[in-house]
Amino acid sequence: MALRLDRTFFSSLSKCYIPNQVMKGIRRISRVSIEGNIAVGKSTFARLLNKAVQNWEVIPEPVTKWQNVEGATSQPVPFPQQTASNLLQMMYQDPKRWSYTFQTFSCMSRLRTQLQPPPSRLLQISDAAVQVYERSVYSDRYIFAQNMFELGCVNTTEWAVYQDWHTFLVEQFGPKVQLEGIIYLRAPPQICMKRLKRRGRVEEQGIQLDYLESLHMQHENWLLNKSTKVHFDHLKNLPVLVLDAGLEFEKDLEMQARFLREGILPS
Ligand code: UDP
Ligand code: D5M
Ligand code: MG
Repeated sequence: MALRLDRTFFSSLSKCYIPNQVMKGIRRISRVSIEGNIAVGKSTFARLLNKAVQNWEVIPEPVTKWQNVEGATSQPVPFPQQTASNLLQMMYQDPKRWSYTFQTFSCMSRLRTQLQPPPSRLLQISDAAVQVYERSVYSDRYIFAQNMFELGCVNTTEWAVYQDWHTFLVEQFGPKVQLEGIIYLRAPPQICMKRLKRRGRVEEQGIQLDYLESLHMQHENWLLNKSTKVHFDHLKNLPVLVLDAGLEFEKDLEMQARFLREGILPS
């Protein structure tokens, strides 16, 4: 995988370590999110990072939670048989009905993830430690929720309500959910479509290329063109490392090694 654009990413990131490492005597761990279109290879890349870089801890996206919403009952009260509902599937089958609900649930689950304390393993590492999230509360808003609104699947009232509580929550939690950097896995939507089919997640089989194209444009506008209006100051100057994930990196050990050497392990 080749590095593209911002080669200063990791040196900018390393500057965060100095003020952050000791905060009221508690060691502070930097946070980075991996962003990118559906099926671009985020989880694959995250697994690679987890294996190769000892001081990076990767936290996967809570997709299984969205596929199994616990406590949803499909039976009337006299038959209190608890089942789980698949909100991911419901959203793809009826986006106008379920997109807003999905946004509330996905954002809350990401918030929980971003607020979880780091594992003790990371606290014991003396080098700068990094927690890496697969997506973030920010892509939830500036990629998905915004896209759903522009596609008409979230109406103007839902969008206003969403933005109100999203801003409130992120501001309330402040530094606890702030990122120090973003890794943007960038690939043409056609390649994402091929990988999506290859992965074969059942809920996603109805996704059309134009949906991936609209998500691609949201990523470009937020992370490359910087034309998306963001509402949190720290996001405005966040370092972004853009990686050409259009290249087949999954099985190419040489490409992986080169990437790790050049990018993840600063000299
Ligand atoms: N994949 C691939 N080549 C690559 C990276 C990923 O064929 O260089 C495949 C991977 O095996 C999976 C699919 O693309 O079947 C989607 O990858 P992943 O789940 O990592 O994508 P995500 O949705 O997490 O970005
Ligand atoms: O993303 C997992 C799946 O979840 C994929 O189908 C996209 C979907 N997803 C993730 N977050 C959102 C939000 N906020 N709204 C709508 N859909 C979402 P993957 O890219 O496969 O890791
Ligand atoms: Mg994934």
